[in-house]
Amino acid sequence: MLKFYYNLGPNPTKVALFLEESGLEYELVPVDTRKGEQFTPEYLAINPNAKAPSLTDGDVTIFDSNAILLYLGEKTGQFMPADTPENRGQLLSWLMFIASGVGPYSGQSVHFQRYAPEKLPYAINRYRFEALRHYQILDNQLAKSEYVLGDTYTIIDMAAWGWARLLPVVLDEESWSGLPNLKRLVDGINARPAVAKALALKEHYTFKTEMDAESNRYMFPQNIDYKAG
Ligand SMILES: N[C@@H](CCC(=O)N[C@@H](CS)C(=O)NCC(=O)O)C(=O)O
Repeated sequence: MLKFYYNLGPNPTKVALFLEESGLEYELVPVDTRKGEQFTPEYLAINPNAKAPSLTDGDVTIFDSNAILLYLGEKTGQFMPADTPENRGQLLSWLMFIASGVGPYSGQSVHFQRYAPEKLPYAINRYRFEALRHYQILDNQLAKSEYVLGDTYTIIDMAAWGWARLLPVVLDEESWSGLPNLKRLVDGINARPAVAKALALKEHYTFKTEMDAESNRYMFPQNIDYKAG
């Protein structure tokens, strides 16, 4: 049985979407990162990066949301483009683009606007700009076809959805007006029954929500000896 190690962040949520879309059976294992559960030796053996999500499939361990999407896509053959070298090149290009650009820039945009102990205009401007630039590239691609890789709903759309659905948090609600094609994709995916099931994971376990000293210590250890100003 698959074991899905998750929290309620955008990266686990895109994996939850695949699991619900595919109908695979899986066991849920919450990883409460604000309580430091990502640092147990057992969890680090699965995910040396100490983040969620991770997946185990028997003896196979996979960490990083986009790697998990690719693993599950290849394992099941679902939500993958037809298997040709051209399609695989495109699949990997967009998956890497999301993994190395959309995700990190979006995450840092949220971090510097919401969690950084100092409000640094340069950092906020840099990450908002780069996040928006990446969303515009997705939007341009989606002007050409219904989904990122053409007419077929694939793991790339799920990967993009994981962060793009949070655009109002990463940037602001108004930013949707310049991204009509991405908005169409997100609205279309949001309407799928699997999304309601993926988002219902929040009913399964009550994660710690307070950003108290313990949460800060586990999530932002770089601040332990750091004094703003
Ligand atoms: N590249 C990783 C990033 C994982 C990641 O940052 N996960 C967040 C949730 S979206 C997390 O576990 N945060 C807790 C922490 O940073 O301590 C992936 O795509 O899986």
